[in-house]
Order: sequence, then C-alpha cells, then structure tokens
Amino acid sequence: MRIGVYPGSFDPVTLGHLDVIYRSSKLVDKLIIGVLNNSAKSPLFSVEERVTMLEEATKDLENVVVESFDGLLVDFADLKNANVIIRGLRAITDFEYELQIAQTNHKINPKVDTLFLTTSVEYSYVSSSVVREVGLYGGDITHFVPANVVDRVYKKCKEMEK
Ligand code: COD
Repeated sequence: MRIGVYPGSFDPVTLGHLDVIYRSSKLVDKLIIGVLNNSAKSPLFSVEERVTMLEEATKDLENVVVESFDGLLVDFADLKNANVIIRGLRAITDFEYELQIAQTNHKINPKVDTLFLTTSVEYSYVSSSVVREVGLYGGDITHFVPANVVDRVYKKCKEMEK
C-alpha cells in the first residue's frame, strides 16, 4: 500500500494546497495531510481550526485523512508507515528551500522519499501569507481559498484587530 504524507502549515488551506491534494491523492492509496502544530510560530488559526478547515475541504476524497503532528516530519511519516512525502513547488524560491529540506529528511530517514508536484498555473501565485494579508484589509479572497474558509479568515482577521 502506498501511503503519502502531505505536510504543511496550512494557515489557512488555499486552493493551491487543494490542487496538490487532489492530484496527489490519485498517486497514492492513502494520503495523510499532516498539519504542523508548531508552538514556536504564532499561526493565525489554531491547529484544530486548520485541521477542521482541511477536513471540510477534502470530505469528498475517500482516501484522504487529516491529522496534526508535532516534532520532525520524518518521524511522523515513519509513524504512519508513509513511503513518500508530497510537496508542492511554485517558484525557484520554493525549490531552494524544498531541496534542502528533502535532502535533510532523506538523510535522517532514507526510507522516505520526497515527491514534488509543480503548481498548476492558475494557483502559482497563491499562498497562505497572501490570503492572510488580503484578508486583514478586507480584500476579496474568494479566488484563493475554498468556500468554507472565506468567512473564517475575515472573522479571524477582525478578532485580530481587537
Ligand atoms: N501551489 C502548489 N503548491 C503549493 C502552493 C500553491 N499555490 N501553496 C503552497 N504549496 C505547497 C508548499 O510548497 C508546500 O509544499 C505545501 O504546499 C505546504 O505549504 P505551507 O506553506 O502550508 O507549509 P510549510 O511549507 O510552511 O510546511 C513546512 C513543514 C511543516 C512541512 C516543515 O516546517 C516541517 O516539516 N516541520 C517539521 C519539522 C521538520 O521535520 N523539519 C524538517 C527538517 S529541516
């Protein structure tokens, strides 16, 4: 059985993430979306909120599950018996960062390899940070995130202003 892990911050999940999820779910028998619970960073959404938004957005994909993880990604992949880590590539800047992480992960755990999917052209500019920035100023984010996420971003950004 081929098990893939697609890890990320997903703060929040975007249409770019979803595109990678849809495409990679066809390449493996089971896809586990791993949401990093990083207490050192201060994300806009709690890990529980990020998991819920992803579960809602992927509810039609039968072989996809969403889980949070702490610590090293390779340890999470090992725990889940994953053969492959899935990552998305948007631009050359992504590549430099991703290459270093993939090689580090492979050195720590040679059983797990990293598979890169290049972004679909229509989502190449989409990122969670852009969503947070546009949302903070009340701009239109409907082209960047799934429908279940839109109002949550506005609500959270309003709460931040208080
Ligand atoms: N199109 C295609 N792919 C996209 C798009 C888009 N529009 N937007 C984002 N992606 C891809 C990203 O390139 C990435 O592959 C993935 O989606 C998730 O993106 P983010 O931004 O939500 O998540 P990241 O990159 O912040 O996640 C980083 C990890 C959580 C994977 C990393 O920090 C990690 O593994 N942490 C655990 C500690 C560890 O093991 N570190 C590695 C050793 S150095």
